Amino acid sequence: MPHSKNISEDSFDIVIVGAGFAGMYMLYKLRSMGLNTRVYERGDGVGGTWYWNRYPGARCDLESMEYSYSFDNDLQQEWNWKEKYGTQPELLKYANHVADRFDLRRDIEFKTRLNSAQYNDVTGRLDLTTNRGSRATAAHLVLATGNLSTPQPPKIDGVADFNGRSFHTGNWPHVNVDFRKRRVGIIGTGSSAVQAIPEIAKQAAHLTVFQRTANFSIPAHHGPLESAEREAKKARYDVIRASANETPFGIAKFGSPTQSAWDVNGAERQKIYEEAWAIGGQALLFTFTDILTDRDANETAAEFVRERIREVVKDPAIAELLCPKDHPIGTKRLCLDSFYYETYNRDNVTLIDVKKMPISRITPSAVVVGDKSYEIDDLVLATGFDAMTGAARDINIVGEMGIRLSDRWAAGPQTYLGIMVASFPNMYLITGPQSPGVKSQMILSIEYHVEIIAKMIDKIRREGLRTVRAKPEAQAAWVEHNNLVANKTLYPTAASWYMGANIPGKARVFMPYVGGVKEYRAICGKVMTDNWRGFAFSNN
Ligand code: N01
Repeated sequence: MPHSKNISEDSFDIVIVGAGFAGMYMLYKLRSMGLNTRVYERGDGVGGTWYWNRYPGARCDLESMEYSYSFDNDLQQEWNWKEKYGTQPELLKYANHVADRFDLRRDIEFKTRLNSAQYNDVTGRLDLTTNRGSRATAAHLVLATGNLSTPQPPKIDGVADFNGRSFHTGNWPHVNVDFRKRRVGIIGTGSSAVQAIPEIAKQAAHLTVFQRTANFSIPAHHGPLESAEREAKKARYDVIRASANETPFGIAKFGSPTQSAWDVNGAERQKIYEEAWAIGGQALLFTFTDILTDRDANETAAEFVRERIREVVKDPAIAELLCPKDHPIGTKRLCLDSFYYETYNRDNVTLIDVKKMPISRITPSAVVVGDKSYEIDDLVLATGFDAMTGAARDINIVGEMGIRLSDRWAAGPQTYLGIMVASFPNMYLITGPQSPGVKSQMILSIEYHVEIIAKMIDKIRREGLRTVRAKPEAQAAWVEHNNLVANKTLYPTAASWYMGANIPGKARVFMPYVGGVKEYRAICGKVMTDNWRGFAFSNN
């Protein structure tokens, strides 16, 4: 099949939705197979998450030497990460570098949103329409739409009527936002807010934080990546990448813990937590085997963190408000910060508890809680995303026999391996629900899915087939397995976005696969060697 550069062509082998890290690698891979591939990207640049989330302080919470592509050794050898955890500008620069290096842009249609995708039972192709009024057909459709890409403004009366400047962290302006001399209000205290709050507080005349749920946050201990360390890691890159695949969450430095929290006495436990705290980041969750399965074990780690909060925050009442008590540590995404708790010692920062007394409304100039009005100039909404299913459900996707994806997933997503959905032939998800995706080093999981999808498409081409489908019984068994695995952990006990709990009316179902990257790869490997068990390849 000849490769096309013609933007007006409307018949593709494959259409990919999204030009973040998933879409870019999928494009690279399929193009290297000689396939006529088009990417639709709603932004006007590549980078996905790192294109949209430009709020002050935005950074990755995984170390960049790992959170980066591994598929091309020259790429990973030539790129020099400057800091331990990549900043948003550095990550966006990296995404642009990859796009340039592999000449990806010529197959990406920017400012283009896929409106609908309908499987055509007669042609066996997908009929597509976009927001630009264009139509296309494709033999295959890959949703590289991201798990945290549908920003969710809060459902609070008056939010649309606020008269000052209003920003959502997940859709931040592309210009520098100056908060000097401004009274700023921020709603939310998840990962985005925890990163933004210390930076905004440094600038603003006053920052008021509206907190509904306190979150656990661990110091990141950011810093420059010294060239000696960087080069040493580069020299062992193959070992680092390979060992990441053998870990629970695809992070080489965090292997499976080997002992229970109860195998050691209180003093030893404390010492182990202190060491993990000094490492920073997610280390605390990898201290003991039962941190995420045994409530009492979890509580020892949770209390350790609360003690650190009480040490840092000078006002005991504020410290207590900041101590999370309503969910086990790690069951909501652990936040990573730089001087988050210290920020509450500043005179220009106020913390307002909106749990007991929710925000009643937003007026053109204030956030109202009970009978108290907090006058602000700028409103920052750090209120999260319609996670994991929002982006796919925003597209009108219709499968075989008129089945709509949004109906199919009304009671929660169902997939086979997080890669395909029964009744939706030739449509693939990258890091979809019921795969380790969001519970892993994302780029590692992206690369694995891209490679599996490429193999499926290659098989169809080589064998002169037309379609691949996920078998409904394989999907049902996989969903059940996911639920069994999740229910052995504490994850489902938290009202998290993993559970869909942050979206009013969304089905409460635990969505990621938490059996671990190593286990997931073993399962997928077996599926493939077992003649693609659970998938049906056919001529119709
Ligand atoms: O969103 P969130 P996020 N009134 O959903 C609050 C990734 N990420 O953008 O918990 C008052 O976590 C809500 O309160 P509650 C990472 O995976 C990674 O911060 O629902 N408050 C919560 O505090 C992360 O987990 C990085 O009670 C309201 C907040 O808004 C994911 O993205 C950086 C409200 C939303 O928190 C999402 O993080 C940033 C209301 N009506 C993000 N509605 C890194 O890599 C919502 N809230 C470091």
